[in-house]
Amino acid sequence: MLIRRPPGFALKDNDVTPQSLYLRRREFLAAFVAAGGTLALPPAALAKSAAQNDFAALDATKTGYRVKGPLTPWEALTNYNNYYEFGTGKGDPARKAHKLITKPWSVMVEGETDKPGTYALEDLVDFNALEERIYRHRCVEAWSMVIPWVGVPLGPVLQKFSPNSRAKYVQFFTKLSRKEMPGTFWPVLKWPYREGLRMDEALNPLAFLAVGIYGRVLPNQNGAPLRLVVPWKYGYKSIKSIVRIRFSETMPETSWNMSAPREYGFYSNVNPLVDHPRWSQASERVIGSRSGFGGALQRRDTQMFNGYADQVASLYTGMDLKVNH
Ligand SMILES: Nc1nc2c(c(=O)[nH]1)N[C@H]1C(S)=C(S)[C@@H](COP(=O)(O)O)O[C@H]1N2
Ligand SMILES: [Mo]
Repeated sequence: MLIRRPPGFALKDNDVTPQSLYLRRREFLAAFVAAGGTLALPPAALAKSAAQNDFAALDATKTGYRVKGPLTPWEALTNYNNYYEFGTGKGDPARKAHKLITKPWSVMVEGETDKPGTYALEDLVDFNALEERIYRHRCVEAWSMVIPWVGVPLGPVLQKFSPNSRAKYVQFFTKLSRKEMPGTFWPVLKWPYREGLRMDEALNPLAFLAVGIYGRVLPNQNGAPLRLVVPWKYGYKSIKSIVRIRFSETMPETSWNMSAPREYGFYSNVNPLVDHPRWSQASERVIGSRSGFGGALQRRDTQMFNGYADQVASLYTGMDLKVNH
């Protein structure tokens, strides 16, 4: 697969045209032409708008990893975020994450592996083998989005590092820079942000490493340049801006579990039958679904394993999902 231009990890905010503006411009042009209008735009301007994607055209229908239904609009995906290193408000990451330096980027690999070391992003992710997957993303705060991710499956990336027979778990760490991440001044979570998976979960074909959304390089607020996507688990397992991967024999620490163990377990599988101690998990608000100005967000019933039960339920046979929440 071809990349039209090198991944622009250092793109400035104002270099990026939101996908929906781009789409709306095309709609506008089509409607204008259909109505008999003459295009006043020079051809060069049109060519430029058609080349907004950072990656060669990808199509989620090819892999079959594709949730049906409308995608969450670009504006919602990039302006309603959780990335506590930039503040706890949903709008903080979009306002502040431009400070994050994402190029060059390397990832340290350590622990129970035969190939420990520091690897460049390009050595981890084969940018010529990217695919698109449309997954539902379910936050523990009872909202969800549908996101067209660009990236590679996690399993083969981990296997490149030859985890040894003692590697039962894998842990991930986010970059920590007090200078770039103003939210880390406050100890709201255990920094650096860390998350973990059991190895068999990590090797499940659904687990994904994303480098983009909507055919574009990941915006910083969405976890540039490399973030995990674990669609059957609550959103917080999908750790952003990964700089370290550690294989271990024992269950690793996770930031949310360390800060509130009663509320956040290690597994964090989406489960409508197990409520968060302070609210129900039976349903969720659909982000970006507001109908008209001042309209309410649509609600939908939350599904077991976020709708991925067929692919992952067997990982948990014999386990009490209330105890192992
Ligand atoms: N490093 C880091 N990763 C993180 C978080 C965070 O605060 N810091 N928030 C998590 C939570 S709670 C959610 S719901 C998702 C949100 O991803 P999004 O902003 O791309 O929708 O990122 C997860 N990954
Ligand atoms: Mo979340």
